[in-house]
Amino acid sequence: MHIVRYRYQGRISIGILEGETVRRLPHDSMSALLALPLSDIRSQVDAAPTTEERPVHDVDLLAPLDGNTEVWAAGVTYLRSKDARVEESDQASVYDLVYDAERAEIFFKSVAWRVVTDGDPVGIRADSVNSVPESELALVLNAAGERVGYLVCNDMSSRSIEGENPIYLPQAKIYAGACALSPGIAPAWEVGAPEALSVSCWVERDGARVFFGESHTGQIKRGLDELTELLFRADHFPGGAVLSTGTGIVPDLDFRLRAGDVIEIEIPGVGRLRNEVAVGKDAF
Ligand code: DO4
Ligand code: MG
Repeated sequence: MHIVRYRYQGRISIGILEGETVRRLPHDSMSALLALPLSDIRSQVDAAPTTEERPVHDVDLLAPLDGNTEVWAAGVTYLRSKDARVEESDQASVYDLVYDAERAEIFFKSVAWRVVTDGDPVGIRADSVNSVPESELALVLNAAGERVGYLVCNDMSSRSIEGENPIYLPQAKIYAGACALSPGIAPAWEVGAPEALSVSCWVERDGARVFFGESHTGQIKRGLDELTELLFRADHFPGGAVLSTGTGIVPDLDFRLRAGDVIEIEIPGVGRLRNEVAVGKDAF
């Protein structure tokens, strides 16, 4: 079961996708749902009425966020990510230090309206010479910081821009088509152990697989509650927040995404993303 945003006959609604059927919830926005306490969200989701039921192929599934729900991301939470940053940067110590520091790296990633989803293009900047997908488990948090569920996130990134200087991180991470989230939120109470999920990512080019990588959420250096506590420590999120937990899959430095590449990311039990790469802001 997934909590989804969808369009049916021009109207955007929130609903429950179960099997081939979407049932409408009594909310017009995900941010309104995420403003509620977890116990209320869970009882509304579990008791979703069957009065407005549609076959999933009659609706358009949309990116899962709207309104004032923000996307944030943690970085350098896996050894593979730390090693990859050290390789791409002249400022290796920045990454060595943050991997072991008490304070994790957390950065702003996207406002809701910029998020793309399964089937949409994802972007690489026209001025980036080395861009890669970052396959991540993302936490969906309500206004109180309670974990409502999980999404698959592709934290598209420019390695060349961040590698030039870590202070360029916002330019490497925030641009048109840089944040993809899977369309359905897997409810936390249905995903048994979030620290025991496999993550895989592959890239196809001209019909051939040119990259494959795997990781496991058990390899994350930080606790998921630790990352959540840090995000909520100094700010309010009235429409909830999505917190992506970092990547454990980084291609070798000689791999570079190109226009037309197709990226797939899968976290069994959570969701899947398939997106074609487009270059430059005019594609969005
Ligand atoms: O410091 C750069 C961010 C790294 C990141 O996004 C990740 O590890 O997933
Ligand atoms: Mg990342």
